[in-house]
Amino acid sequence: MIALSRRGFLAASAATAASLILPARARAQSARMSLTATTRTLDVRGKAATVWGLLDGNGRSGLVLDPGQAFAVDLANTLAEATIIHWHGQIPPNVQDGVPDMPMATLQPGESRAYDFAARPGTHWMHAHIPEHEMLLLAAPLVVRRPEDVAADRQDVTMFLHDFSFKSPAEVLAEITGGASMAGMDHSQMGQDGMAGMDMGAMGQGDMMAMPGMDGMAMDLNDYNFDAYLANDRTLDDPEVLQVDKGSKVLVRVINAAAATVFWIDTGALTGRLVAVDGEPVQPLPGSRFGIAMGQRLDIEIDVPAEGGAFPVLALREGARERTGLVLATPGATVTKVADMSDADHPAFSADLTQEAALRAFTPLPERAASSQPMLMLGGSMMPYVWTINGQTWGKHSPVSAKTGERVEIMFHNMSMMAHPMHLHGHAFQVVGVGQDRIAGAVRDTVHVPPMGMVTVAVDAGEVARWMLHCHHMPHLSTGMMTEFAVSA
Ligand SMILES: [Cu+2]
Repeated sequence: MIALSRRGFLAASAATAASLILPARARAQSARMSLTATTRTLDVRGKAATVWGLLDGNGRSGLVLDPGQAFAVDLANTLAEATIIHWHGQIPPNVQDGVPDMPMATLQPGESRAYDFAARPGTHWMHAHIPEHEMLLLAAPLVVRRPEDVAADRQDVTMFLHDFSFKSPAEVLAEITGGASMAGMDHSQMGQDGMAGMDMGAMGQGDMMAMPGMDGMAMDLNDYNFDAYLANDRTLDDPEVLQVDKGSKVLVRVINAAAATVFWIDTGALTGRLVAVDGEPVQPLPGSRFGIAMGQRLDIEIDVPAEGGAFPVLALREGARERTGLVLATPGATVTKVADMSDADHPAFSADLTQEAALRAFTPLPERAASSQPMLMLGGSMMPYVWTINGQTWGKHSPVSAKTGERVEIMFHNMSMMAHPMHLHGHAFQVVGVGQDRIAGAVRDTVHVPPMGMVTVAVDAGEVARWMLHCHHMPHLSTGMMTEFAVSA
């Protein structure tokens, strides 16, 4: 974390210098912010849906912080249930990390809690660390701007993706897991009905060897068909249209908050540049299609042509035809409707590590020898629907241990037929190995490990504490696909 801390320090210094010449109104932004966990109503294809959400003091979803601004937030729970919010991508003191009873108890209905820590710049998000609550959209963007973002002549756009069902999360989990979910235990009477939602549930490992493996035919891509796929809470029936200037530059901050959906971000006619992943800059990677797994973020820079026009930025559900998205439009441009289905299934992003292997950190971790190189075997199956780390589920897990300050290289070895987006709390790690290849890959906090794939990440152990390390596929997490990174003194 040395490089990150130094960068954070430099950013803070620049902001402090800037604050000396800012008007009082701007300086007042360092005041505490309020955030409320509450219910809200969405219109999903003409049907009202009551979901949960995290609203700021002005009723907007999520938070945007200025450079150097502290994460000084008062979180109020106005829901009828106890919950707790995790600041995904932030590196707060462990006590503020937001995992139930790890170490803080959930917030009871009506309870408020104060948070205060140095914010880590970049595109991040926040969500309940209870799968059923996350699936109810108790999640929102958390964008911390860098001094460069403020200086850049560039418009900031956020694209927050989610998958949505009119059914309750408990019902959805019960259908997916056949009752194996800890949350779905009370709904185990769903039994075999749960199999209806599975696309290719019963395929075994033998099929993998017989298939080409690139089109997701051997692996299990989507184990549930949601009712809608949302970008900024909307479908393509009525997408968000953002006005942009002709010839301008736009930064699209994509956040995949979906419970169980991997997307391709398609910039259509325009070529984009991937400039950051999980809030950390990478060497710019040009392209018009970038994959994003659950929990991950992509910052994509797009040049709007001088002649203007309307430019959809779409999120394509992998291995299926559904899509969602938003539209960038210059003044006066005609915005035509985009169908919410493509003509054919989108390919699998989860099939391989092509994109991950192409990413290079803008600021790599310093070269160091690792004190230990633990391997984590990712396993599990559709029948029964249980997903494991080293054959174990949460509560029966063996922690990954390190001393604070030590460099550890964790190798994720996926021996299952589904991909797993693996997220570590309280740290940013660097991808240093894909398959057998050593790379100076992206610095990030969530890495997608394809079926039968291997990814190695390097991390410098941070605060002495128990930090969660888990799969960000909510149904997988709900069956216990979590362990801990136990950092000792
Ligand atoms: Cu998983």
